Amino acid sequence: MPKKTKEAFPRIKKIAYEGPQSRNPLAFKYYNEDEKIEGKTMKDHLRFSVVYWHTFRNPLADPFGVGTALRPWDDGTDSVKNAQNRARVAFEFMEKLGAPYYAFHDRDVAPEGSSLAASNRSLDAVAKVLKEEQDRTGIKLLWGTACLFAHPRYMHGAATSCNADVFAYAAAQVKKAMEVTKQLGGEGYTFWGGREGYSTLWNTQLKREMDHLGAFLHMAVEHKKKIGFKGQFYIEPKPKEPTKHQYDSDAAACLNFLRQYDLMDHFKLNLETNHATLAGHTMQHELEVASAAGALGSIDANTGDVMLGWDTDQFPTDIYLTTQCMLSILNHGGLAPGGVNFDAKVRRESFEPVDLFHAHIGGMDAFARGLRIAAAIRADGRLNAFVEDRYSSWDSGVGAKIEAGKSSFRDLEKYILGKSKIAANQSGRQEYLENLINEFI
Ligand code: XLS
Ligand code: NI
Ligand code: NI
Repeated sequence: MPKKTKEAFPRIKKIAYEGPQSRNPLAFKYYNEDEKIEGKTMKDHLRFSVVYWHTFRNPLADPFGVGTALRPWDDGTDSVKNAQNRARVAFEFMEKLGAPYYAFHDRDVAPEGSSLAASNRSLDAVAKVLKEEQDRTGIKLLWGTACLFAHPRYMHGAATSCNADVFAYAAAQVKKAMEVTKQLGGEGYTFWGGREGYSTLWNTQLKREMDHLGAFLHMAVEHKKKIGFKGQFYIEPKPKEPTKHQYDSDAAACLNFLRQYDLMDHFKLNLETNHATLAGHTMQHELEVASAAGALGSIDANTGDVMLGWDTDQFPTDIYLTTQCMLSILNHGGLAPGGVNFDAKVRRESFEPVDLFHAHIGGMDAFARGLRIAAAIRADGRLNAFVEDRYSSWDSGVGAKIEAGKSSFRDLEKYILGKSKIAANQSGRQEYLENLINEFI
């Protein structure tokens, strides 16, 4: 196995926690991995994960210009050797950063060959290096996935392609990606729709495509059992881009799909912030919808730009956002075996290797702050007490009876007719609560 010849980030030492007073840009101000919050270390709460595709494969091109990224360790070829060297660089980066997890698509880590068999061989060759580096560093695979959208064969989708051979190819590719994920001890496997959707309904049999997606996921469940893979399956909602409409458009649509195709027991959701906003929702909304269904699995932590209508995949820096995320996550009881996966890329203008550190340090600190603030809000108790009190009419009397399923329209008519006036409403106190949250930010 070729060894990495020299350090890729020679001037960067292991990123340390220096506290909020530090002015060192290459230090954590809030993320102190061993510090305990609500009885658990920050590391175990946040389960940070670096994404291979953006951090190590994104050349930072846009529709108007070529890539700008300087990646001196990369020889610019599509060789397996280059891919293996890049894998070692990725682990040097993650080790210096102190991220406990990473995530990848099959085609990010290893080049696509001229046939499926050749692609599988190159994946195996790079997976060997990944395994070695995992063992060397203790860094683990949060989830694996297959790229079913970049190659031209997937132009009409993968599991929802009009071309049955493409469905078969995608199945074979996912089979291999799941097996490699299992070999690497992956804690999960994600299905993001890629091109599972349509660009126009004039050429689309919508029901047939959705039935095919259901069948595809059932085959994945079956194969998971067959190989004894114990990781969590995730579906990642996204409403559009690259297609005009993606079938997994938001948390509610995914849950509906999973219920319709009898897959609820096998999947949780991997929610991405920028996908939530593209769907016209907040991330908090998506987290609460998934949590209510017992299906909150993991998050792709990024953010969009309020002025732009596409998936800009920026690193999260907004403390309100991370506070909302961490409050929902703590209330849910945590993310494990999921994590906070930085599906985010540096801007095209941030082309130097050190920018990868700034970006991740910023995202980790933003989430660490969100965690600290959310825990403080929970410890203070006023927010929760207010909300509990707001619903107190359901804790006894008529409310408790309705919740217990012991009421009917007839009973409720009798109850209301027997009252001279109904209980008065109370203020929702939105502004008071917004001020309360600001006390902690
Ligand atoms: C794209 C998705 C993708 C998934 C993994 O928008 O976020 O990166 O997370 O396939
Ligand atoms: Ni994502
Ligand atoms: Ni995205």
